[in-house]
Amino acid sequence: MSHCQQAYDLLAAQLTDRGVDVEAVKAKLKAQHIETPSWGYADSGTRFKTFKQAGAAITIEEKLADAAMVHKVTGVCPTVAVHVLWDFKGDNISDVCAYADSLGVKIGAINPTLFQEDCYLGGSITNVDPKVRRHVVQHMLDSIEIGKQAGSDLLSLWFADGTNYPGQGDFRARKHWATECLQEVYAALPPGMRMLVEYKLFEPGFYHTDIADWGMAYVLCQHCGPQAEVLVDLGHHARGVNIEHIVSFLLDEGRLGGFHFNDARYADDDLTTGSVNPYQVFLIYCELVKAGELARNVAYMIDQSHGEKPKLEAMIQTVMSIQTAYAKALCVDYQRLAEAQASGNIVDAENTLIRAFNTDVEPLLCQVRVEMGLDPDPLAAYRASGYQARIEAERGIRESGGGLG
Ligand code: AFD
Ligand code: MN
Ligand code: MN
Repeated sequence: MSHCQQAYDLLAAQLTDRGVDVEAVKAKLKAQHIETPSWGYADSGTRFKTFKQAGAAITIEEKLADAAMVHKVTGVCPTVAVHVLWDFKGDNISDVCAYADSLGVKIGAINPTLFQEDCYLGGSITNVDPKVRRHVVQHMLDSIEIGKQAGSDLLSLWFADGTNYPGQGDFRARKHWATECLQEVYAALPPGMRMLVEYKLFEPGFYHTDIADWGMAYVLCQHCGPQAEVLVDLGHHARGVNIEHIVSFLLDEGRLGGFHFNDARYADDDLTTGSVNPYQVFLIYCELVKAGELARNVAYMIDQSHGEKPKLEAMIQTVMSIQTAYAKALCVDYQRLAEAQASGNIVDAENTLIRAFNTDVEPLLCQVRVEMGLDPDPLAAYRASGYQARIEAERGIRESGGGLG
């Protein structure tokens, strides 16, 4: 019997003794769907320099091939978020979709590119010039059409709109312009497509950001309608903000559209998920597990474009970290938690969470992967595949073709 199997058998017995339905937990882990971002496979860097990695993807075909490789070794990443101006040049949509299908992946969220044209220096949906607002609305309408052709049901919007100096912009005028633009785009959504409005505390605007927090995103969604929901990017909050509370509040309101997973130490650092604060990711997943059906439409997407770690290894590491958080959250004794909360027993309530968080769920995840016909260690499987050496040889080091870098 393999070490993996022995460890799993022991853990399964322990979890069963704790009242955990191990088969149900494994089924949920097998059904997990984590979307990777096309831009996570391309070169990126800092505000000061884009660092080139040998083998980094440039074309959408290369990005899809890399994403398909991550899906091949993890089994839970069947869709790829795309950025319209970086990934679609003209009318290659059906070719891109056909190529994705041939690789066993599909196009996921459509991200219009709302911050990389000169005309956006003074903002996009909040620009004082109606011609710029017209231009950005048209780009979002065009992106909806791309989504329709790609079979995507998510339009994911992040605006870099903000100002750097007091007096530079009129907050309420900008709010009205933003609302009008989003309402026009919303009206063009086909049934079944959701518009996710992402917020961010600051950057590139340092004095104010027009959609700075979950509340502003929520209000803009309310002004649009039920197909508009909030996108929570873990790196987009002030340090110390209780993100799991925001998540549970939005879930309760039916307005949590999805996540951009990453980690951060200071700001929007786009570090690999769980590398700084794995307990936060676990606590977020506890709210999602407790919410049950309320969380049925949540889109779990990664948003990282790592400049130091090898691209695909960083993506696989993030996927495994998210799987671990979910597995641990599924091991919480929620009945005991509720009882402890009801009786005001803080220590017992906290300990139900700590006990699950301290559970080594690796044997459970290994067993899930084996039952899915996968190598129990996705990172080892990737390294043994020779894929990295192949793309480095084929692609070499190249000038990046546009992206976050
Ligand atoms: C940047 C932005 C935001 C957006 C992402 C992809 O901060 O998170 O979702 O780029 O466009 O990270
Ligand atoms: Mn994001
Ligand atoms: Mn970001």
